[in-house]
Amino acid sequence: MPNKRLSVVVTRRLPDAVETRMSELFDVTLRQTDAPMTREELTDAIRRSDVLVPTITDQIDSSLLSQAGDQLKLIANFGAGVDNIDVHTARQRGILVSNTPGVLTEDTADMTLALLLAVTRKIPQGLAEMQADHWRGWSPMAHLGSRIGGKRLGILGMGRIGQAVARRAQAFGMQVHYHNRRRLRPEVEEVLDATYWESLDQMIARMDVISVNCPHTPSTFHLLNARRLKLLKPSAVIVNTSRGEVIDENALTRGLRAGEIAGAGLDVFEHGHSINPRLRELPNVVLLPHMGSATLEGRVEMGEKVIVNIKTFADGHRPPDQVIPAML
Ligand code: 8YV
Repeated sequence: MPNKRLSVVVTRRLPDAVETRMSELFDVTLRQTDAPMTREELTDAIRRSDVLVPTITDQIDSSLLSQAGDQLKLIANFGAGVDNIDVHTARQRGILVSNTPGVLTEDTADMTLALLLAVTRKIPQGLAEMQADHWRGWSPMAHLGSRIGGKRLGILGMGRIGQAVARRAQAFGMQVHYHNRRRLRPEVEEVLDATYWESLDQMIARMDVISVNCPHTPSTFHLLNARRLKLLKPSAVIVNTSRGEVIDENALTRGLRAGEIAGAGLDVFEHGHSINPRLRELPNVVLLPHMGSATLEGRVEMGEKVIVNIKTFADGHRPPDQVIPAML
């Protein structure tokens, strides 16, 4: 469709630079408020747009897709994870799906280490003490955390982000272990000095820290279920910057409360922003509002990727970041 400007609907506010560029290139409808679209607004959007740009806060499921207009040909997700989109149904309806991989890798890996240090070095407790003006001076036994250097880190999901976590963990002196659907090539394993575990159960039982870095798919849902969480050493810490659905959140909460798991750093939750309230009460848990990739640079680069995907499609080619259902 070279001569017609594509009609693009963006479901959330994006950085100015991204919105401006989109307005120059496309017949774009931008979001005026920083709130997710209602179901009605989303339905209206997919009925009238050629391209939809959703985010994780939009559920693009089969019932919504069944209402798409014939002109909807591309869902250019603003995000790397596509578990908010029914990619199989989209494909059956001839709608392509693209995402934004790569540009949020380093930021998310940074946040993984930040959460790990926050939990193990009790940073929130220190901050709370300072803010409450409760600090009465240094004491040799105050705020003792545990060292991450020398500890065993088990990375669950060794894709781009998992490997970026491994590089950082190496720099902190941790021993890197991983479980993945596929073993890495020997030369990559060697650079990361990473030990592969075919058995997730065996890896879990031996780690000091588990970092969840795999996507949420039907096969990773509750990968860390109640049975597996019981395998953890009581001194172990879990960090999750991927998707909450990979962990059984209630079982994790029970384990933390019972002292069977030493701590957790969680940026994502099983049910979006409705969090098990007991998690909030636990001193050994650091909670963040899904901000792993939240840097201005990252958001702009995500927007640029979305634009390249739409433009390439408009020029009659496959978007470079097309998501193929078989990849999931
Ligand atoms: C994004 C993410 O901020 O890209 C992802 O998969 O989890 C986040 O870091 C969010 O998904 C944007 O839609």
